[in-house]
Amino acid sequence: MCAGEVRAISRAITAIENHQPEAEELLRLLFPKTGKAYLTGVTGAPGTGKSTLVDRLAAHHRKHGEHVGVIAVDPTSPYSGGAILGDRIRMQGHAGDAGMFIRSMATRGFLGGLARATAEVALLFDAAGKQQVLIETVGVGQDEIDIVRLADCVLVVLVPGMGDDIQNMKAGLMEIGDIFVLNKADREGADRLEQQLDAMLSLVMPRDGWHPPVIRTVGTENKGIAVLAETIAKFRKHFEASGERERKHVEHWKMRLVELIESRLLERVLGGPGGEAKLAELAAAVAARKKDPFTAVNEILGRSGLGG
Ligand SMILES: Nc1nc2c(ncn2[C@@H]2O[C@H](COP(=O)(O)OP(=O)(O)O)[C@@H](O)[C@H]2O)c(=O)[nH]1
Ligand SMILES: [Mg+2]
Repeated sequence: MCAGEVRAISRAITAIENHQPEAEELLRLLFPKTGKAYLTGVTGAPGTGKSTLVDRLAAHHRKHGEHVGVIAVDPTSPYSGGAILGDRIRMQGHAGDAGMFIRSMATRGFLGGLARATAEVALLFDAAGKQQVLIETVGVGQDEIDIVRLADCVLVVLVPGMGDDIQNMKAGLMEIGDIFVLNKADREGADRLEQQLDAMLSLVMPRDGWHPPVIRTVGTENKGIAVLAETIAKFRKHFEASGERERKHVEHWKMRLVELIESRLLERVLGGPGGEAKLAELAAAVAARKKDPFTAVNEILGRSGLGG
């Protein structure tokens, strides 16, 4: 793993995805070797060009001698092909490059949450010497917001033509963006979108002295990628210099520890044999008003010795 061996990384990720007990032991052993990778989250609506940008950013980092790990989280079922296959094909330009590792993760049933699995894969990449970790998620749900909150720097990708939707844009997305990427700047309406974005961002309070900038890119033509990478580096420096980084990391681990406690408890309560069946049975009883939800929860907790 630490030598960055591709097969070892693959196997470790599979262990995490399948929630194998060895995964935790592995992460425990690897943890002291982590803390060096820089995590960039890339989020935005489907089709805005996130995969294209991640691909170009990855190539940029590789050109500068940095090792890259990519995690593509996509809500599309792996069986439907679609986006995941598309990502794989597009990123095939890097095939055979040992300094680059790409993994698509499905959003299907991760006990303990997708955000946790993503965070653990990011830790693996970190231990495997990937200085840059890029995480692509579709900015639709809470799950995805949780994922990008793991990142050191969050890019929110927007494209012209969605200008009128910008008012309806999730406030959450607006708040988590450290850098706004105006991709498909080759398209009509780029100026208008930039104006709208600027107007909107002028209302957002700068966080720790950082005003989120808007960077124009044309992913397909590799335009603006160098500026984008420089802006990410600038953001990184800004935080390292201000001492905010420490505080942010403590906040980050607070959230992660809560998540771990949650998933550990969930596993203990529902993970055992018959756990899911018991949950379904009690849910049916509550829905039919045969039982109140508080009694039901006490019953479930009692099963695992956690009842009050
Ligand atoms: N015109 C134009 N098309 C782009 C640009 N960036 C990406 N695309 C295209 O937009 C489509 C969706 O891109 P993709 O990276 O898969 O978007 P994702 O769903 O956000 O990951 C693809 O056909 C890309 O080739 C751009 O800057 N300009
Ligand atoms: Mg994509």
